[in-house]
Amino acid sequence: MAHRWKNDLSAADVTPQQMFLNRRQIMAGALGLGAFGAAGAAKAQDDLQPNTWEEITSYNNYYEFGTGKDDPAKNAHALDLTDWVIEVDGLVDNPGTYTVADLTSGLTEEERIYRFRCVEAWAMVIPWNGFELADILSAVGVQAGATHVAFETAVQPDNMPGVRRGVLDFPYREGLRLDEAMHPLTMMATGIYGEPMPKQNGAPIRLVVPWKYGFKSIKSIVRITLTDKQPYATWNAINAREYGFYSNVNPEVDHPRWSQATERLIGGGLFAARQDTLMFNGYDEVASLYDGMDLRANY
Ligand SMILES: Nc1nc2c(c(=O)[nH]1)N[C@H]1C(S)=C(S)[C@@H](COP(=O)(O)O)O[C@H]1N2
Ligand SMILES: [Mo]
Repeated sequence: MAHRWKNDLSAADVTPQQMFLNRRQIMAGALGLGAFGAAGAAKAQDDLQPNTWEEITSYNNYYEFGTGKDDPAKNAHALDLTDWVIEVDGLVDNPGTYTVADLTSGLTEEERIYRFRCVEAWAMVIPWNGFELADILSAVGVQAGATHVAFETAVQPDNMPGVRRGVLDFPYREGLRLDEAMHPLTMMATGIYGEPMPKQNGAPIRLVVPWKYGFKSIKSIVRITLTDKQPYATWNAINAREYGFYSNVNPEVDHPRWSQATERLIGGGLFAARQDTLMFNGYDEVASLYDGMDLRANY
């Protein structure tokens, strides 16, 4: 059974990689995930190896930098990270403009989490580091009326060829229901392999929602809004038939143009075996969020 993350990292997990990861980071990660074990979310995983740094940073989707999988690696160097701030607004007690350091200043090292995930049909196993979205939502104080969280990516036309060409209705936007946002698996990632987040992967900070399709995991976030409405979500707005608001991985619901019953692991080579796609990408612990919902209608 291919679960996508593990809670017992060891040096053996990272030695095949070009990137050096020191013992302390591994230990910090193991501690963070220990807390997940207590919450009942720990999974054993025997066979999946993390993808290499090269794979993770050379095959990306980031339409602000072009629509090709290799465009982000070519173009994202132009992303300007200077004085990066995140505006937090809407139904919060402490709205304001925060740096990433402001948002994380209250977290202990143990609260920084470290895990593997894989993304949609081109599955990658990526050792993200970051923290729980719930930690910063709690810090800014979510008000009682809030039901959803909306996110926006930076728009830097001078630096983003895809924005200049208008390939999407920018800013790129995404949203989660509040209970999805508060789930401990939902993370704000600030790095990979213990290194700062590469620009093509969404520097300096991006969402990672491991049981949903990749496009929910919005990159280079500049705004987080607590709202009482289902937020605008870029792919859902452009093509609701193909991209539902929820976008939970559901092997039983085919994409209008292809089956989602199996997926191919990136890095496995051209003839790599496909593996069965698992409901919620194998993260059974989120199933209760959708109790009573028709997951065919709410795709
Ligand atoms: N701002 C922004 N975020 C984005 C995208 C994008 O085009 N723009 N693409 C999404 C899609 S479709 C995927 S599959 C993931 C890819 O993340 P990765 O390149 O780190 O694997 O980013 C998501 N976040
Ligand atoms: Mo995607």
